[in-house]
Amino acid sequence: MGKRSVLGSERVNASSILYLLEDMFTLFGVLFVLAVIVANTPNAFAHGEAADEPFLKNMTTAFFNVSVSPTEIEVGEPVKVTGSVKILETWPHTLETPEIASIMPVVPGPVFVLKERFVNGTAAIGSFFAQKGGIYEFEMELVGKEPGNWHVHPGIAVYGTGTLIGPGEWVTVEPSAEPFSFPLTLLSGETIELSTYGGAFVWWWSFAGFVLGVAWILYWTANKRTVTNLAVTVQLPVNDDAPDIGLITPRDHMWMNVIVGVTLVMLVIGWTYATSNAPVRWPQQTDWFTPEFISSGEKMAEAQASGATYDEASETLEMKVQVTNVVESDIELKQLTIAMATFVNGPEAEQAQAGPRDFVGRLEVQPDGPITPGETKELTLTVSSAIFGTERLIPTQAPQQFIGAVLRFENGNEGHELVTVRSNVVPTQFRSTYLP
Ligand SMILES: [Cu+2]
Repeated sequence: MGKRSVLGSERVNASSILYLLEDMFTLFGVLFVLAVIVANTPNAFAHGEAADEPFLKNMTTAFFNVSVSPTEIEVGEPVKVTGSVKILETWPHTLETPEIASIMPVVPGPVFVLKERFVNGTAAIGSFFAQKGGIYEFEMELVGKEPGNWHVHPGIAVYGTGTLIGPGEWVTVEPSAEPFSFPLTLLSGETIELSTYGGAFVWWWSFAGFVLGVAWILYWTANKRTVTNLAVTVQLPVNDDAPDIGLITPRDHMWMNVIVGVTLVMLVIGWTYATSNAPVRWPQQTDWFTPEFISSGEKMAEAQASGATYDEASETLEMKVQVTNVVESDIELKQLTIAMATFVNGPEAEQAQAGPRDFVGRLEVQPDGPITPGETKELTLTVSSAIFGTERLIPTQAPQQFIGAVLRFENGNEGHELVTVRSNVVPTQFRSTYLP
């Protein structure tokens, strides 16, 4: 910064012009660097889930049968998000035990409104009591609010852990001739427009408080020597107002009393208005519930993972699983779910059914085919998928190299069972790691 005189008026001379030029060059330099960074930043598409540690995804939850539809709507039209999430038995011991959770849409900002939400058939206004091993089937109705192309995921927020994200789908919201509206009927029978209700009052009332604050700041910074002439201020004793050099004068005291007075008057007006305008008031309430139990299916298979390898170059996971059929009919392994990704042992049509396309891949089972009653087979499951890399599902740099996965067995008569397995993962290829 330029040299400034301490108490007297600031003198403009050649050297202060030079300092000013220097400041401007610095400013332009910073703006230029910012412009270059902005111009070279690719659009951010993900929701940050790739940044989460792999164990936070694959050991905690598995999402399946997720559907987001329709994917093209106009403002004011609904989108349904349905599917299931299982809180896995392999929940990491380093995280708090899951007890309270909430299922919600994960979207980029308030671009939709959430109109309805059901968990295991019960209307879920807020959170619910959750537990390890629990299966939560959700149904959410969103309504398009802002035009754009939005990535929509279901997510489960677990108390003490954070939000764990399911697979996402792009939804295009076109503008509509009708303005967005979200009417709501209150218990009193009155219908309000929720999207604008009380908005102007909240805005102007907060603004009034803001204006008072700004008046106070400007009063003490724009004109007064308290801040601009710190060199003087620091030399005064702590309790010296120094009215003789114009630091804090009786007039300043008067104006500060006026600001305090106006603040108090605003508070009293606010309390009086709130009490007279809304004589019946309820505290904020929670409406938690225990969702109905959903079974993992009739017992069909005993499955034990006996190790897995992961090849980072080809993004290939190979897992060995020993499976024993414990029912009277043939069973088959149809799906493998890891976190938000589902891999299907079946043709393209079956894969398209399994969830948002970007999060579904093909599962290869060797030897394929039915497992007969009583038979034990050593299966090799192979999945090659870019999802492993983009979503960072497999731990290769972590102290604990485990993955949790859900196997779906089917018996051909609509019966199925979900079996959770845990396997260690050994990388087959090592990349050099340098400083970031
Ligand atoms: Cu996303």
